[in-house]
Amino acid sequence: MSFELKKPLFEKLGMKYPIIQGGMAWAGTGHLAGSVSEAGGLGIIGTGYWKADKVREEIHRAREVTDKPFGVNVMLLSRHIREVFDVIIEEGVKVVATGAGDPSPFIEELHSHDIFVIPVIPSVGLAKMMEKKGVDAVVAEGMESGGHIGSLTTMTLVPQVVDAVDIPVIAAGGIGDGRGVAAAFMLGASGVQMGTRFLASEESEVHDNFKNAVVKAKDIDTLITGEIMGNRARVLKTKMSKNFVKQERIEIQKPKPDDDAIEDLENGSLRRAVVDGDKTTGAFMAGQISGLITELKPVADILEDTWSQAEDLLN
Ligand code: TUI
Repeated sequence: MSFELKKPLFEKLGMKYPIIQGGMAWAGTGHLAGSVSEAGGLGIIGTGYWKADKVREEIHRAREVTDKPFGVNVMLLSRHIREVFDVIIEEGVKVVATGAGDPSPFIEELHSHDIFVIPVIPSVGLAKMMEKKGVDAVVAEGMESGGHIGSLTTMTLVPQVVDAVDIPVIAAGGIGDGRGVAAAFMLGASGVQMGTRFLASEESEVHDNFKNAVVKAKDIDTLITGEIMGNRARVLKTKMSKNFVKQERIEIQKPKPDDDAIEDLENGSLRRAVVDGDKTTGAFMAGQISGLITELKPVADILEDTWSQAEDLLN
């Protein structure tokens, strides 16, 4: 399918650029998402392990900065997703993105409320299954991304997904400027999603320690936690994340922690990075493209600079 045929989804959402802001847990606040939509992209609130009240508050914060549509990402490992979907429907949110699982049980219900459903998928099999279930597009996310990741790279995943489905494919993972966008279009994507680039924006509300860590990071400054315990996630290298990986190897024989402990560990460590900037115990989730990002910019400049560079290259 050509880009022209896929454009209607972005047009219906009032987007000026085919660029989505990844729905990062804690970091994808209403203010950031609203700002990205207002500037012509599609902002996405990342709800992570949040409960209903917090999600509602952030939806309201997005509406303080924009009248345009924005999305809400539902992180399917969370035990609070039913109440989060209820808020999304009540609040009239136009787009639901999902991550870290299979959203099949919710697709029909969301469509009955005229909500676009755009799952993030890490494999061809899941992309095909999502197409069969009638989703509106998929985000094919490579393991260059920050946060919870699959095992394929963007370069290998995107063209295989593009060949396997007829719905629009949005590329994610390792994209931080117009060169990445142009490359993604060459692989057959009809849009891109960027997370890390928007972490280091003026409108991002993550702690300055987090923004500075992204700006200072070099190419090899991320690592993957959870290779052994499960829930693989890419984070910036810190004393804590390096130690975590070491501990995982030592603790491999121990029983898996219960759901409360997992939520505490994952949600807590991410909150400590984003809200407190705690370099000792925080999990600074960010992608491999951190090394390319050397300055904080307003989201409007990120969108415009990225797209104009991509257009020049594509033309
Ligand atoms: O979801 C993300 N990124 C995230 S979620 C998150 S919160 C968290 N924190 C610590 C550990 C775990 C989670 C932080 N970052 N990206 C989208 C994504 N989805 N990446 C991979 C997947 C995925 C994986 C398996 C999607 C579907 C899937 O399906 C398996 C199945 O069949 O259920």
